[in-house]
Amino acid sequence: MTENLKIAVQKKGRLYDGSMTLLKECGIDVSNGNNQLRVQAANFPLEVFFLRDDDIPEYVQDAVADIGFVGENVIVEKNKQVTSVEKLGFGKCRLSIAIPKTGAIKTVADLNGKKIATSYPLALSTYLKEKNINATIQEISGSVEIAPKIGLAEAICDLVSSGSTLFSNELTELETILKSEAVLISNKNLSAEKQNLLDKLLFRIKAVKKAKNNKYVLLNAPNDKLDAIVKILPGMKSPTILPLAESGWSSVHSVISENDFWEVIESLKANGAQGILRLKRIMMIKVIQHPDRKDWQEIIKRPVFENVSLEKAVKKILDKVKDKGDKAVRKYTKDFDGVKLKKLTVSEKEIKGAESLLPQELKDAIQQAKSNIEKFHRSQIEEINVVETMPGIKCWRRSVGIEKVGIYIPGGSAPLFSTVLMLAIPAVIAGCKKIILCTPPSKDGSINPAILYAANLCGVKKIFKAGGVQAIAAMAYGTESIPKVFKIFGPGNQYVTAAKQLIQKEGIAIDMPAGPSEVLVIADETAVPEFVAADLLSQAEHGADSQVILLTTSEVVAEKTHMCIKEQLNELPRKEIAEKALANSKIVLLESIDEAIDLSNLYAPEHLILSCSNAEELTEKIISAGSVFIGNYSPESVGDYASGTNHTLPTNGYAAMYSGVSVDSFVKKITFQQLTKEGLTDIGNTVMQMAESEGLDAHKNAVAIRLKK
Ligand code: PRT
Ligand code: ZN
Repeated sequence: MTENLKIAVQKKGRLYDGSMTLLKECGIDVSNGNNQLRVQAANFPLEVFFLRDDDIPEYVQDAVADIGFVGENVIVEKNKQVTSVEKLGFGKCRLSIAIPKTGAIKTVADLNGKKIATSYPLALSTYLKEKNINATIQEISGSVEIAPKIGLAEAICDLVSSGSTLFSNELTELETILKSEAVLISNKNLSAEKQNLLDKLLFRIKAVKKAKNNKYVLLNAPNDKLDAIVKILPGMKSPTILPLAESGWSSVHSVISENDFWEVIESLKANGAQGILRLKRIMMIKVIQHPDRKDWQEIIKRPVFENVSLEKAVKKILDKVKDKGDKAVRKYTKDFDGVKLKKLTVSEKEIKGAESLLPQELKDAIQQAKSNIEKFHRSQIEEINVVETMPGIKCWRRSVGIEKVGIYIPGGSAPLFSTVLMLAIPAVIAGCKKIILCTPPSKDGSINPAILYAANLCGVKKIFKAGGVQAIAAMAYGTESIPKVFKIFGPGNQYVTAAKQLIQKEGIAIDMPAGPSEVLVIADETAVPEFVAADLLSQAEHGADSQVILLTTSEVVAEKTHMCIKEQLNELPRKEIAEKALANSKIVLLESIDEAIDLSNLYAPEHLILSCSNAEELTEKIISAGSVFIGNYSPESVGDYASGTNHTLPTNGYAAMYSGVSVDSFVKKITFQQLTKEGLTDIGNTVMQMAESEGLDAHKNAVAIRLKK
């Protein structure tokens, strides 16, 4: 069992919201709806203790809590043995000495011999000692600011943030003795395991902080002042400069830290910059800045899907179809697809009719895609190569199409007729004798005409109206109308995937383990953000569980891509799906393209896009990926549909050990050998030696008996 990291945060008060928001921004869910004093985080081994802020340093010192969020002012005042790990950027205030606006005290030296009211006696006495001032400290626990009015003290020492409390009490700040913000503190003797958890949390906190501090800046500049303006913009390696329609002007895009921005704005204006826009970065995608290699495992994690409960339901359907055949398929089609079918088989007439239902443009497109896919897959046919390993010993290998294969094409939100091409074409080229196709009918009992057209074009004539688990079951076991096959191909939802996994245990082959679709883009500063955004969205629209990842060395590309995503997203009909997918997705800033390649190889993406100046050279370094798209003009969509490569690719990290679908997936490779008598004589001794040593005398004899003749 993993240990929990225990964190103390303020129960209620000024630091509560900031603390909870920070945890949330770090992706840690802590719901404290019932005002509980101890809450377990849902998705991080973290237990949250809600305490009075004054008590937090002591709890952490005594290891009741391992870490805490607390104001620096409290740490100083309580003087406990804890480590300050990281400033958190909220709860900012200062501890100041304040005096009545009108009165005898004008300078710090005037405090000699006076009485100062405070709830921070330790911090104040330390300060007074340092300054050699002899004043009396009057400790009070609240409403310090009224002390001068009621004659309790001549000055106060209290926390100030906006200053309005002082103002309304006719007080004014004389001296700041301490600046404070919320910090992360930790116990001094954390176990290695807890230290490790703290490092993970800290990694997230730093990423959140950095992302907040950066601002996206747009400005217009006259071309003759560009050099000067670009020099002024701090922090960024290279601002992006785009020409404007108005001649002589350019637009400059840059990302700079908030603090820097305010310092340079004046000199930018002085140099002729106009229309300066400072945009807040609202992040839709998680941005991870320069992660440590040891944190990469966390980055490459795919969302995990629970399918234990699913398996039982799926198994039931499989068994019913195995038992009852067509009757069960019809029943489930009625239940799940909402249509009562007389016949499961698609008729000749329906197939022919599909052609007239499609616009000519679409038919032309399908034909061109088919032609390219065919060309590329034909090149995968291996010639028979007879090898003479020794004189008189010939060996060769021949690919033979798997006799019976089944193709599953899902219905649902998108009719994937492109998948028909991607599976039927290699099956035909491989020489599979029987190719059947199952796809769910719509409510009126029809099949999408594009699916029928594509199947017919490829030469697939046996098409059945069956979807989901019942279709997989029918192809695995055979029914009265649907023949049993040896291998099943095709994508599907979690139920279809679970069904394929279960029938695999019964000796039916499947194409590959399937998971949600993914793309990873590696981009340097030469990448075009509009293109990158479009590629990421083209993946995101596949499904809410899709994953998209951008690895880049350029902060500008990261920022602008993010902006373009927001713009382009609004135009998409599948916006909601894409938005959900983006929530699982990441932009990662890295030091070098080599580092990006290493991370990509570790992730093993289904699709990899290289938007880098030396993209072609980089391909040498790719070890794990399903399909690679090189340069700014090779979008993934082209490979999805029409360039020629197959779009059925390994997901979920399987690209580390699996290939995508190809003609190879539809064949078995049979080896042959033929020896002459001389060949056998030459190798005989070797075989007999080995057989005897393994104690397999009959093996030895099969050679010996021939050599005696
Ligand atoms: O101890 P407990 O949890 O019960 O509450 P608390 O009253 O000690 O804490 P709380 O919630 O007031 O403050 C918690 C922490 O917030 C402090 O320890 C600081 O680190 C931080 N913080 C930041 C502040 C302020 N800003 C602040 N302005 N804490 C208190 N104030 C008070 C100040 O004491 C004064 O009364 O706000 C008033 C002044 O505010 P302005 O904006 O008018 O200047
Ligand atoms: Zn796609």
